[in-house]
Amino acid sequence: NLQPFPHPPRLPLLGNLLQIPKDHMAQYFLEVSRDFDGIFEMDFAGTKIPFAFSADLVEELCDETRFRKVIRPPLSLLRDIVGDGLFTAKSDEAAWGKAHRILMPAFSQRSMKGYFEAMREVAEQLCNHWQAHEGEDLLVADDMTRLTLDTISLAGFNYRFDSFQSRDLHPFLGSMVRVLAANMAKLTRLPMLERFRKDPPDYLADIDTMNELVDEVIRQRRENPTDSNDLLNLMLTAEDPETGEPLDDLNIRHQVLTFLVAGHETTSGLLTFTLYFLLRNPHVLARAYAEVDRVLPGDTAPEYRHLAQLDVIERVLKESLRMWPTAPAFMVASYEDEVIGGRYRLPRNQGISIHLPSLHRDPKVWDNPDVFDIDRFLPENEAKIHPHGYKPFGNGQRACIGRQFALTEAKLALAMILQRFALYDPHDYRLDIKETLTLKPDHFYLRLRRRKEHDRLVTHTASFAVSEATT
Ligand code: FDE
Repeated sequence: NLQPFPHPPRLPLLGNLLQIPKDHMAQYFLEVSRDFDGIFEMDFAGTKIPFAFSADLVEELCDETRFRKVIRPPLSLLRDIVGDGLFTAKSDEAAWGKAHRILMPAFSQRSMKGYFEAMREVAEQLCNHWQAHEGEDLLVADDMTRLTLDTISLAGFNYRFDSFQSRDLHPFLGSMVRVLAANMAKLTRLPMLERFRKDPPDYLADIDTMNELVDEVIRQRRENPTDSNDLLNLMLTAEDPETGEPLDDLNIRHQVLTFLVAGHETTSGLLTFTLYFLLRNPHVLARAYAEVDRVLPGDTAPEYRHLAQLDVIERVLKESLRMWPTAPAFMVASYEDEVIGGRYRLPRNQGISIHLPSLHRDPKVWDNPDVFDIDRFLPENEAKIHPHGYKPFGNGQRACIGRQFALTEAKLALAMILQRFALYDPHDYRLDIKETLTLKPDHFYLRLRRRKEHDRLVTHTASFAVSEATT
């Protein structure tokens, strides 16, 4: 009863290459998934990749005794740049285990307290910036990028981008976006033409720009050593508890770049989607305001202990990551020849992609999967979700090390925004997702004004009305 992977119609040689829109791949795969039962195969002109998305298949693929993360396109294309940094290190490469053991403690729940002040300081800069632009159009993704880039670099490396002080985004970001885009474009080009093609002229210059910044971050620290326990000091001084070895210089460079990129792109997308969903769902927005007004009444300055009380906001973030997981896929391969789902042969080392937007809408796991509903993550409901139906942070050993960091930062920023501002969407934005390696709402502008005392009364009444209506 073995079967080939089901797949949409395809051409000889070209496969599905002409159908796959190169700048909307993740969204296209979500649409394709709706016609299949848990798995489909895509043919990139001869390179065939299965995409799995039912929770049952994903459960098998997340079994780390049979499968491990592999670095294949598009991730492998980034090896040129971030090399053996945590994200792109091969699972059996010594550099991965070493950096993982050295850096894990810096990302534990306990360590988050130490980053809180830096997170608050940058969120405060965002709020002050927004305050100064009351009533104007604000491009949400850009300001969220300023926030998240400045936060990881200040908290992790004590390095200041001061992004809110300049009109244009930092040149590092322009370079990063172009390099990511150039690599994504390679996926949908014909392999036989690829050989004759050179990287775009500014590609190498962009990589230089990124590396120069990293070297500057490291140089500043070597000139001004501190005794803090931040990421950078750990990288520069800590020894691997298992081998006793420190990280080598090139690896440190790769890690700094990895954290600068992985540490802001996905979180910026998460915050942008979250604001989009809040504006789209006024009853949820009202509940979030009511929560903030209860936990942080008036001008109360947020403290670390308040975060644990923001559970509406936490559910909003989780539901936003369900609908649009900003890192939309990860790839695994098996150690041995395998059969998955009891009927599909998967040769050893064959990469298989776990497609998260489709998994997160698996109709066997989620009721009305296309509806934004934060109550799916109420504790009593969350406990019933298929344990492998929700993977916005990946899986197992190679799961996101920055998860707590991202959620802490995002929660705090949202709470501070809602505490201070009433938000509007005067252009009635229609979701238009930009894909680099990650997903983000594109061209999304909002406007705001400072909240006044009577807003607080109004949101209270509104959220009571809503909770009465739903119970
Ligand atoms: C990782 C990660 C992942 C997995 C991937 C694969 O498997 O391939 C995922 C899915 C993710 N991640 C997601 C996410 C989302 C969000 C919001 C985030 N993320 C955030 C963040 C922040 C930071 C800092 C980070 N993040 C980082 C990171 C790293 C380093 C990694 C790698 C790890 C290892 O070891 O491998 C990741 N992340 Fe994330």
